[in-house]
Amino acid sequence: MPDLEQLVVQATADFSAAGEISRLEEAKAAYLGKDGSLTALLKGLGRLSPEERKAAGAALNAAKADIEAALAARRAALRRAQLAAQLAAEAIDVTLPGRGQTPGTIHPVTRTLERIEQLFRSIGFEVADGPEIETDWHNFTALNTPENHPARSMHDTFYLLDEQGRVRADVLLRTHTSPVQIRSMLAHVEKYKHLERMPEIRVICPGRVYRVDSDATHSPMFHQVEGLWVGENVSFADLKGVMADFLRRFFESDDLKVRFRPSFFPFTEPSAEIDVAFMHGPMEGRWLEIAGCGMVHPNVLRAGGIDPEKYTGFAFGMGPDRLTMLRYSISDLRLFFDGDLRFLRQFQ
Ligand code: 2U9
Repeated sequence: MPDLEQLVVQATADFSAAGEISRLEEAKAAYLGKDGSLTALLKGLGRLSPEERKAAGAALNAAKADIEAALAARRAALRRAQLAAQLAAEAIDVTLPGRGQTPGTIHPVTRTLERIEQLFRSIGFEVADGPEIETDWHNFTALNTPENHPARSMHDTFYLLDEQGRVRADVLLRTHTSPVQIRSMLAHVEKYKHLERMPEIRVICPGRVYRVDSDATHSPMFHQVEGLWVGENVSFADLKGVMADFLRRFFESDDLKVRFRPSFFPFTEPSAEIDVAFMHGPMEGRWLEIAGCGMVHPNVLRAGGIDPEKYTGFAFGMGPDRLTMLRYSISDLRLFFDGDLRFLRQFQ
């Protein structure tokens, strides 16, 4: 019987010398494999007498257990080293600055809309919206616009098609946000019909509107903000005060000049255009048309379910696209709708 202690020492040394798992498996085979030295010794047990076999068998099994323990320990050590090396190679430096994401920006027209909403909310107006696909009753008829009015023509308004592809005369893309005010009046009247005295209506309606028109200063889709104040004894003087105050706050200019010039709209009577003149800057002293307004026509109040003998109201309409062009000196309306980031990034 060879020196088993020496065999275990040698096996342990061979295992330690194996620098990677595959080498370790080769070293293992030299002892425990089919032709391994310990295997050969175990096979030889059969040739011994029963007494000798018992003692030799115990010694061989003890040696085998020692070798297997050495093998397992070395295997675990190699796996740990391999994992440590992999972790070191794949290490991430969490202190490096991130690649980052550029946040989007608010569209300049949206900024204007938010500003207008905030200013009107501060004097007790609500903000309402409604459908962009409207009936011709809400868009035209209720707004006192006669059957033969040019605004109703296919030349000026987008109509929708029926299932057979024929133009429908009764459904269209709204040409102004006025139908939202009609809907607001009807809903308000319904909500307060149990009261003898209806609370005032104060509402603005911002949103997209559509007209058959396209050049540097007209887009087939553009924005409007219209407003409505209906109550007992609401007068043209109230209209002038609200609009002059709004425009001075919007343009941050206390000395802004505001004038009301007679005009005509089917839905208001009397009607006026509102012009402003800046006292500073490149536009100094030039009158600019900025909005339209007037006292709500009795027929329009009636369409909204309101008695024109009891209540009066004023209304106004303005174009936030144009207001934005003025505020930021933008010359081409189409820049708003091209989605060109070189343009949009200027409004961070
Ligand atoms: C109701 C009653 C009356 C809204 C009004 C204007 C005058 C007006 C234009 C300005 C430039 C549209 O954006 S623009 O192209 N608007 O001049 N709008 S009065 O009158 C209403 C609205 C709703 C129920």
